[in-house]
Amino acid sequence: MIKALIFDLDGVITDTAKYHYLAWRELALGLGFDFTEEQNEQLKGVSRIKSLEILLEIGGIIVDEDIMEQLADKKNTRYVEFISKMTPDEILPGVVDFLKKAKTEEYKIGIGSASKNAQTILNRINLNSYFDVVIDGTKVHKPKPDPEVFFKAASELNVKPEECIVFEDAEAGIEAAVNGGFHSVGVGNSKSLGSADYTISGFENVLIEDLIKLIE
Ligand code: B16
Ligand code: MG
Repeated sequence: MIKALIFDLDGVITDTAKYHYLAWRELALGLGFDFTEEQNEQLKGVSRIKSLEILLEIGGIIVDEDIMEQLADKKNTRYVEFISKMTPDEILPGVVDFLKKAKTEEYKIGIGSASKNAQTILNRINLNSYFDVVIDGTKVHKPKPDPEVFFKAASELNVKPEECIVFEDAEAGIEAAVNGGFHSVGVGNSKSLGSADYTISGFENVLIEDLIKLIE
């Protein structure tokens, strides 16, 4: 029986990938190479430092650990400038109605995000009140596809993995859900979400009861 819903943040609740992309591209250009939107797909759901490793590999650049940290900080400073201007208009279509219905039906609701900026984003888009628990990159040690972030969310919600549905837009996130024994719904059109139990293009016109029937 499904008792809880755990949502990834970036790409599921709101589209912050565009801001990650702008900040990573600025960093890349500063280092002397370009970085395309297509290449940015590889960074979705991936931790900040792993994203930097991928970016530097694309640019063919090798740096030591100190410089890695400085570059990650530089990108994050720029990213935070972008997200600090976010508004509730940037919540993806259908999300608020879906969350409202889930609350009315008394599902427990959590966030399971790799981002260390999740709380800033939730404050900016004014969605905090829907979530019983927020587990983000500041609270876990192992990045997705390790299921730690979802295990922690389930544990704080006092439910078992098989009683949860994880909503994810990234391959690493779906893998994390599958690895942890969670039900999973892929959100978006990416072909890489094939291992999810079910895929939706977004939350618009998606009824929670229909989804539960398909999953259970
Ligand atoms: P930050 P999610 C992930 O969030 C993003 O998809 C990914 O692109 C980003 O690198 C990661 O958070 C870390 O974000 O630099 O803000 O800590 O999709 O797991 O909600
Ligand atoms: Mg995501």
